Amino acid sequence: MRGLPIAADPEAERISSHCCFCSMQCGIELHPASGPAGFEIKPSPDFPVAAGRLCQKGLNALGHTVHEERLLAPYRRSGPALPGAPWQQTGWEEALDGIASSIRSIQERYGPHAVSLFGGGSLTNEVCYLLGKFARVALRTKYIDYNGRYCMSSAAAAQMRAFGIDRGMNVPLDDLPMANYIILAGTNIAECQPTMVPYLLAAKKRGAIIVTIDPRPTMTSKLADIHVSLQPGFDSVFVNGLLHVILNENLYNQAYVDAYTTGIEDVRQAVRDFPPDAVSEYTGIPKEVIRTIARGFARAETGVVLTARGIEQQINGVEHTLNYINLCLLTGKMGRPGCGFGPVTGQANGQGGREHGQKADQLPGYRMIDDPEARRHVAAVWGIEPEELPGKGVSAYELFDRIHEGEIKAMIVLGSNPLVSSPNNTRVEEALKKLELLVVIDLFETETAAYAHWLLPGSTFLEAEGTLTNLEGRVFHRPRALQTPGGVMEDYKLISMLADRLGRGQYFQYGSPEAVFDELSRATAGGKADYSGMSYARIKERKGLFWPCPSPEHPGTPRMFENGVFYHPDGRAKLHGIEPKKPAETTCRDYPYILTTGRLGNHYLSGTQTRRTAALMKKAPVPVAEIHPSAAEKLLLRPGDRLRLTTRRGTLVIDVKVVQDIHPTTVFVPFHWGGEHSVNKLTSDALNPISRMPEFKLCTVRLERVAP
Ligand SMILES: Nc1nc2c(c(=O)[nH]1)N[C@H]1C(S)=C(S)[C@@H](COP(=O)(O)OP(=O)(O)OC[C@H]3O[C@@H](n4cnc5c(=O)[nH]c(N)nc54)[C@H](O)[C@@H]3O)O[C@H]1N2
Ligand SMILES: Nc1nc2c(c(=O)[nH]1)N[C@H]1C(S)=C(S)[C@@H](COP(=O)(O)OP(=O)(O)OC[C@H]3O[C@@H](n4cnc5c(=O)[nH]c(N)nc54)[C@H](O)[C@@H]3O)O[C@H]1N2
Ligand code: SF4
Ligand SMILES: [Mo]
Repeated sequence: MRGLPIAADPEAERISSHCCFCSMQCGIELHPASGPAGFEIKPSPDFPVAAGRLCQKGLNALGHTVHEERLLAPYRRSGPALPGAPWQQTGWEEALDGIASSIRSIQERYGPHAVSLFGGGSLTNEVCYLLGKFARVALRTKYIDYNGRYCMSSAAAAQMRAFGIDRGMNVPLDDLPMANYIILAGTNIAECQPTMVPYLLAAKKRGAIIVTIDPRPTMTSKLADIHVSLQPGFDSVFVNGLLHVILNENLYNQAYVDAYTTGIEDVRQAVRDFPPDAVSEYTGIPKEVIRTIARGFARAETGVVLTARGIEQQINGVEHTLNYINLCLLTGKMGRPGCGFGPVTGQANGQGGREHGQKADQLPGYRMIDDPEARRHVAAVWGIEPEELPGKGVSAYELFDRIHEGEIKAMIVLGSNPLVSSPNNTRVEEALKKLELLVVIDLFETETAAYAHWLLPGSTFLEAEGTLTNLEGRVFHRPRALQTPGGVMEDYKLISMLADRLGRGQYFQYGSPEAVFDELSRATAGGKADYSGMSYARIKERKGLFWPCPSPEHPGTPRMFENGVFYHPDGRAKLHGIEPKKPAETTCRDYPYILTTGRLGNHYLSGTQTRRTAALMKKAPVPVAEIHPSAAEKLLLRPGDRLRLTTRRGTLVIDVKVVQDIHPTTVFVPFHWGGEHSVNKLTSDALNPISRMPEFKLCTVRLERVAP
């Protein structure tokens, strides 16, 4: 970036903000410093969630913000839109007019739904809300979805089915130290939400038992008393074993189940054939371990189950999540201090991102777009007729199917790098090439942007004010810390100006993000994610408010279901009997191993930001595959060898390391790289039938040694 960043308010005594990366959203402060960034980041002592703590990503978050490759002006291409093709810098007027005229021309020829929008979960609530409104009101397209579909959609669907509402974690983090038994399934908190670890340690200090369930040893499993090494895809089998013990030995909380739930007979039926011996046979987990965990969790006075993408990113991810919810409901660990279920949100605003209408089937406030009452309410707030609102579109990955089918001709991407982060991404690349118009609004020329016709500069977390909703459902305010550099404008302004060029400016008259929030809170009134009792003033004063918060007097809802009332029409939570199903691919002679993918502590998602941060790149410059010693032995692997991984979709050659205690069938590869290092060339694009979330966590793979 040319020139040092400038404080938004040069008079301010303190410059506060929040980290841009994970859902913990730790508070930061910028302090003047020598060096190219002009500032350094220190942890803020004020934000209650992780006061005084930051992980290495947070400490280095200025690295990309001031990077020399930051986009500072709009760019266009007149020739082919392919990697390496030249860009011409333009002004905003030319860019906005040019994009609007292409959109109009495409819609005149093919209809409104030929234009699509791909959003993201790292954006503020205000920008997420505006993207949903922009799609429906300015573009009038049904085709909007976002990267959260790759992220928490299975957990969201499961919570809606079980509780009738999806508020991320049902318990505030402050409850964790009160839990006597903590089960962590498919969640690598120590690397993915590192500042949450002290909450777990506080529980441990009080004597809590911690169980981790993961196919590989992780930084998180180091905290565990019991680590269950499970082959990917087997969570529902394993949990059925736990539920079998709990029901058979009468360890369930009958009073709670009778008063507050329905469906116990379905669970009894489903677990009938899963006694510990059988489960042990299917999974290799000793039956004593199954009994110990089942009894331990059921008998504990308090307990929490936390889950994440490990169990969700599967075609059976909704079922896996429902089964872990069963565990909490059957044992009555819900709605009390130190009790509850929590699917751990991932992105900065992964929670808020899925509440305000970026999802193909939703309107703000977690309202469903095919619900006539929801359409009436939101249309009234927006000042349009309900009939003008388009219907339900398709999920993120299916947008690329529609491009292949010729129905979608244009895409606007803001806040995602889907060419790196989508499954089977060679197919995504082919889709991008077919677009007549691709507009990318980002901080950098991403792998996705390499195929764009227009590239517009976005604002960073430090340059844009707004609210975000953390993993606990706590809505907090992030002030604007720095002025936008060069020709950059805040994302919310850019969206409003483009709406204006499309002739819909009257619906996008906002003087500030606060004005957007005020409309958002009205739009959510009466919806499931009700923010209507919130205002910037209240949120700032309280350092965050938990939704639901339906009136200005309402204190917010840190702990859900305290009154035993759930959000189904009968007020009860629903237990679900889960009959475990096979994943999309099972091992065979040609593909004898299972590839699972995920994260490293040093990198973030598609790597756009962290691969441009020298301090983080030093620690993890390239992806490395993790394999079990028995696999290394079979391959006759020698020091210095690399590994060729081949799936039904592609091949990848990368470095390899042997890891004791990873499940013998399993190979792990992180996904933070693009191009020749992209593991998503290999991953399966099978989708969960309910949530439409891809099966990133397992496909079958062949391994071969590559000599140096
Ligand atoms: N450092 C860092 N932190 C991040 C992110 C990042 O990119 N980097 N991303 C953020 C985002 S958006 C998200 S969604 C979260 C994700 O946070 P997590 O879901 O915790 O991260 P993952 O590494 O994707 O997966 C978690 C674990 O699931 C395990 N797993 C794989 N298959 C299975 C299975 O079948 N069963 C079980 N029980 N476990 C399985 C993997 O081995 C892995 O250790 O992290 C957030 N925080
Ligand atoms: N194999 C495999 N693939 C996965 C996963 C996995 O576990 N395995 N996990 C999936 C999950 S959980 C997720 S969440 C996705 C995420 O994957 P992506 O959606 O690709 O996530 P990011 O890399 O965060 O992309 C965000 C982009 O927006 C830009 N950006 C950031 N902040 C702003 C802003 O304020 N304004 C603008 N205009 N741009 C901004 C960044 O520079 C970056 O290019 O990946 C998914 N892909
Ligand atoms: S824990 Fe998450 S929010 Fe906190 S500093 Fe690290 S990446 Fe940022
Ligand atoms: Mo995510």
